[in-house]
Amino acid sequence: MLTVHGVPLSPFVRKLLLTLEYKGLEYENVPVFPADESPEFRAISPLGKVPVLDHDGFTVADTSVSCRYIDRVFPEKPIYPEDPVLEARACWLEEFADTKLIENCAGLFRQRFLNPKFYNQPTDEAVVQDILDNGMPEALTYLETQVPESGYLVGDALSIADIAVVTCFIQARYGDYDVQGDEYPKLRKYLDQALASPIVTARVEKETEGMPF
Ligand SMILES: N[C@@H](CCC(=O)N[C@@H](CS)C(=O)NCC(=O)O)C(=O)O
Repeated sequence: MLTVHGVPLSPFVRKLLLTLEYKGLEYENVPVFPADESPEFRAISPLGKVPVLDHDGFTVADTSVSCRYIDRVFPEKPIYPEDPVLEARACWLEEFADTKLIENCAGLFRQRFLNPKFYNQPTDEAVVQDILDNGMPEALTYLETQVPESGYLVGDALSIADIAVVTCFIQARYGDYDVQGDEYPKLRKYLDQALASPIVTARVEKETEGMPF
């Protein structure tokens, strides 16, 4: 049995859930919040981060490790390409999404969504402005050079690169941010297709189910 510990609105939890859903795998979700301090959670997440994947009692923290593990154990519909060059590109874009890109997308989510809607705190407009003026343009300018004219990010099939990048932009939408097509035309076209794909729309529908906003 597969269990994912972590709230579905976390971008990293979403990355793992999209992986499982793409592969058509059944799972249970235990909605643990990030930095949960219970000893049970800390025992399976030494860094206190979500998600943690549990496969028949074997637990793995970190999505780059758990998505790769899933791909090895359930090889149908692979998300890490066989070819070493394509695999390296996919892993690099996964890493870029998990660091530079998510830092900015999650920053907007935190300031414009979590703070006002969950924590009853004001949005720090200076932080938002810095992301909009500096962090996001840096990330998107690079990504624009990596996106193909059409199709998937790497090779001719969906890979972990697509899953990792798309989960970031779903996060950014909660922070009222969308990529402008006049500045980043290839990325905009790519995202229009990726965000409209059935696994992505189904995931977003599920994670927003019952949300009052
Ligand atoms: N590299 C980790 C990152 C996971 C991560 O940063 N999760 C966030 C929630 S989106 C978290 O749990 N943050 C809590 C903390 O850093 O204390 C992964 O890929 O799973």
